[in-house]
Amino acid sequence: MAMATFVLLFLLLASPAAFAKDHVVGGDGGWSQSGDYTTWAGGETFTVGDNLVFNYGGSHGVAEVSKDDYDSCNAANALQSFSDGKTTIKLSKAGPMYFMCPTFGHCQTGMKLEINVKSGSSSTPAGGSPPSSGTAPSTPSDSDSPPTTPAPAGKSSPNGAADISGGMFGFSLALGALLALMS
Ligand SMILES: [Cu+2]
Repeated sequence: MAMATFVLLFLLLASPAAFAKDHVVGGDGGWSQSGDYTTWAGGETFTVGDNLVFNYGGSHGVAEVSKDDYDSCNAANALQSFSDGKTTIKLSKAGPMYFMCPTFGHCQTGMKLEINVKSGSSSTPAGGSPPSSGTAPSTPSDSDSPPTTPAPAGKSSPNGAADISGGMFGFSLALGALLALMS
């Protein structure tokens, strides 16, 4: 029973990584000249770790390009390009990504895709954690104070002896003065 609970807890804790999603570009319509990829991308949430899946026919391809080349439909400087009909691209970092079909004329008719990849949901709470970690240094300072407490105890006895002898000296002075006044 305890083992089953442990396994269940482990699965719950591990599950965020298991949520990596495959985004099939264009849905059932795939990657073609009839798709509206601006609208499609607007309905998706892309997160680091997800996959982008392009399904397309032999007359098409996939090229990842810069924003400038995306805007001008230029595939000549493609960062990476594919033409195997089924291309899976892992979204490995946050930020915008730009894709287009390198076949002449296809990008101009709308066969292009811009997405914005968001960092994992786990990293958002992590951004709020630095304030709590700032309180951690105060704990070591608490452990510094106990050693100082025994130290005065060891030094107090010599000081106490000096105080007593000083007191005796003062007392004898006062007694001498009193005796002098009486005589
Ligand atoms: Cu095409």
